[in-house]
Parts: sequence; C-alpha cells; structure tokens
Amino acid sequence: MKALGVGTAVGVLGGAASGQADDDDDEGGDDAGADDGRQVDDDDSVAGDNTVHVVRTLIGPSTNPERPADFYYQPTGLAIDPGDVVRFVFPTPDHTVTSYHPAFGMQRRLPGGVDPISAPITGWDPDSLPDDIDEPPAEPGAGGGEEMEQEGDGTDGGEQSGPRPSTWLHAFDTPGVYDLECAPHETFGMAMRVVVGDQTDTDFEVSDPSALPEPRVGPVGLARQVLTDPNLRPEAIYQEGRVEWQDLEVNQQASSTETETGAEAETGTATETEAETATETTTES
Ligand SMILES: [Cu+2]
Repeated sequence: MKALGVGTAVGVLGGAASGQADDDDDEGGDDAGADDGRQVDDDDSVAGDNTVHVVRTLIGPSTNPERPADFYYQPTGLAIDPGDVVRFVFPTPDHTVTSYHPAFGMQRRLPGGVDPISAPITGWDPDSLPDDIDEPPAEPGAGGGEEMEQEGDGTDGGEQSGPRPSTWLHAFDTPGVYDLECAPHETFGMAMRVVVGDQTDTDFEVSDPSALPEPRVGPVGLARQVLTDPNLRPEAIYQEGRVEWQDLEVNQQASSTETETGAEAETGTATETEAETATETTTES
C-alpha cells in the first residue's frame, strides 16, 4: 500500500506492472515471500500478487583503503520472483541505478531480451552542487529553468527547491541475473545483483575478476570485486534470498583506514527512519 502511494513511483510502477492493477485492496504483506524460507525485509510489502522489495543506497565508513567511504546498495544481493518490484530508496543523495548494458557503454549483464535499465537522477540535493556547475533541468512545466537563481535557499522556486524525489520502483519480469551499478560510485564498488526466479546461469563472468573484460566494457574499479565476490554468486543469492553489503568477502577482508567519514556515515544511518517518501529525503540541509 505505502509503496504504491508515493509520488513519481506511481507512474513507473503503473507502466511496468499494470497487469496487476485490477485489484485495489492490497494486503498487508507481513509475510510476503516468506513461504520459501527467504529472509524478508521489514519494509517489503505486497502490490497485487507481487512483493515489493526495498533496496537502499547507503554511505558508510570506509572498509577499504581504496575508497574514501563505503557506497553501497543494501542489500547488495537480492533474489526475487518474476514480476516482483524493487523499490529503490535513496536516503543519501547522488546515486543512480544503472544496468550494465552496451547502451551505457558497458558489457551486457542482463538476461537476454531485457532492455537497459536506468533510474532517473533521484534523491540528489540541488544545494549540494558546486556554484560552477550547470543548473539541473527544471521539473516539467516549470519554465525551462532559466529563472532558477538558486542563490540562497531558493524559496522563490517553490517546489523546485530541496531534495528531489528519493524513491524509484522497477518491476523485474524476466527471470535471470541482473547486475546494476551506481554511475558516480561504481569505481568504489557500488554495484549489486538481482536474481529473478531460479535462472542463475549467466553469459557473463561472476566469479573471476581477472577474467572480466577490460574497462570500459566490464565493471570498473572495486565493482569488479563486488560483482565477482563468492557470496554474490547468483546461486548464493538465490539460496540466501538477500546478501548484505557486510556479508561480502571483499568487505570482511578489508580494513578501515579512513576516519574522516563520520558525517557521511551518519547520513547512512538516516535509513532507520520510516519517514522518507517520494517527495522528501531524510537528508537535512
Ligand atoms: Cu552511488
């Protein structure tokens, strides 16, 4: 119920999963998807016949000297049923959800026949942009953006000011393995895997980082290690249901050497709140 009532998400969900839109009385979803023994997130819910799974974009203290902080999807591995929806929640700003696909200049890491996937730029805070960067486009019907001064707090901009919607939903209809990455943070290892149904075989490498094609064809940076982590094998995700970032071997081996990330780490803990909706983030300005 709550997953269907959020702002921009309605359009996406309506388009992607309109086949189940004939029934309005959504169930509570307390035990949704639990009959197969999988662990279910407390926030998961039910839309029609399908479960809505929650994945969050988080920032935490660094566990690897090669990055200033941990940028990750939680969970990092997720097994769902065909037709299920993933509700991506962006408690921290400046992330994307982008599939590995030639349309984005990368190796194809999607099931056959599936179109490239990318969330709109979501959850970012315009006030976080440096002064010398181009202003983002205004919202549709807002007049092209030439009047967006954004000098102070931008109160004359009305609803244009403040963080952008922080939730995005996508329905995964085709069984198979989907590898997703965050464009700004892929080199830091921000990537995840969704296994839909019981189709765990892939045409792409999932176990040997040295066997991956060279950038910019395959995953780059630490994402190569994340997406070839033993605990993120499609079979492991399918068996576990969900794999947490902290469960990855690459994160268990790494040691923390960076202590300057306290503020960003606190931002990550904002995910504990239940208040986020599509029209506001938990980020305070
Ligand atoms: Cu990111």
